[in-house]
Amino acid sequence: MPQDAPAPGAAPTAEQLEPVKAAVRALLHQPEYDDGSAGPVLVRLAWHSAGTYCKETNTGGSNGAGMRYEKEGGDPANAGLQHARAFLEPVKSQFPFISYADLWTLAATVAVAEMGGPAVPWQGGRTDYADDAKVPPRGRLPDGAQGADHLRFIFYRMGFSDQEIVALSGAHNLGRCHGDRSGFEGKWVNNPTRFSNQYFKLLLKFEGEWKKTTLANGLQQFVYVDEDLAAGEEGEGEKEEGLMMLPTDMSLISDPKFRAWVEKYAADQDLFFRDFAAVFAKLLELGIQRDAQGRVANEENVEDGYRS
Ligand code: ZEM
Repeated sequence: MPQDAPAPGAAPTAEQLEPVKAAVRALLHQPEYDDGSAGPVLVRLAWHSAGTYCKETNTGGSNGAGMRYEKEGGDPANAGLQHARAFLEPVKSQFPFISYADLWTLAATVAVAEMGGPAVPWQGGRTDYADDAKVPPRGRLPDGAQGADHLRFIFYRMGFSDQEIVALSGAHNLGRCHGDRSGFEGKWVNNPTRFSNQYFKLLLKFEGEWKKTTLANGLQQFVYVDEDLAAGEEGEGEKEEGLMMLPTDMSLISDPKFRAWVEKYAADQDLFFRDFAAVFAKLLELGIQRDAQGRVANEENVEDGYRS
């Protein structure tokens, strides 16, 4: 008989995680929310929880679930991610044995798979900080208004290569920008709840047609609007929304080293899926060292996790 919660001091087993994953799968369908799925915002939650990592100081990363605290959760870069955390709250209540840090990262892998993407290897054992003392400083996440140098500055700090930067950016196949969160507006692909390599294809397909626009808030982004679709069918209210790219997305085709990978991933979805699975798994593991029980060493600053 499998235990339904981990033994004291141990990370959950695969069997113990099955009902947690099933509960995440069951909440993905959200007809009233965005494009009908919680999946994209869950992927962004995991990314922002991990993307604070700094390899020089070995600080930040997905361990600790610091976004529960104002210091990290209130970072304007994390605007909107309270929705993702709220979607997962019932799962945490149902399975108190899983730490928030494990739940947020696990949920993203479940979402990627359910949206048609690859199986991302994932290991549990993260613990949650008891206070905000070890929460990383703000300002470590990328700014979409910038370019290739900025992407390298941010992602090299985490230990990623140019190829890995491009593969990770392929997550922009999912979801959308929200004016009231980042200030940018719109989606990258037509079906933003289906994981694919469409983002890379569109970057190249509409090269030269991506039009730089300045939004009312002063931010600049690139848009592609099919004129016929934008006009709408005679008598129909529904208008095509158009697609968008951030300045950082566009830098992936203007920078020759990035571009080589955009071309490979646009041409070969299997290659993209393999590379994305590997690099997303790497992202979720940044800064994590497990002990013999699979539990993440976290000094004494532990509120929650695998001790009960
Ligand atoms: Zn994103 N991302 N991102 N990203 N991202 C947004 C949305 C989403 C950048 C960025 O500025 C933005 C990665 C990398 C980078 C997702 C996943 C991943 C938004 C819109 C912005 C502005 C936020 C909003 O308004 O709601 C920049 C500059 C990046 C540097 C390369 C990586 C890496 C990701 C995962 C592996 C996802 C899934 C979304 C959609 C969220 C949603 O709510 O729909």
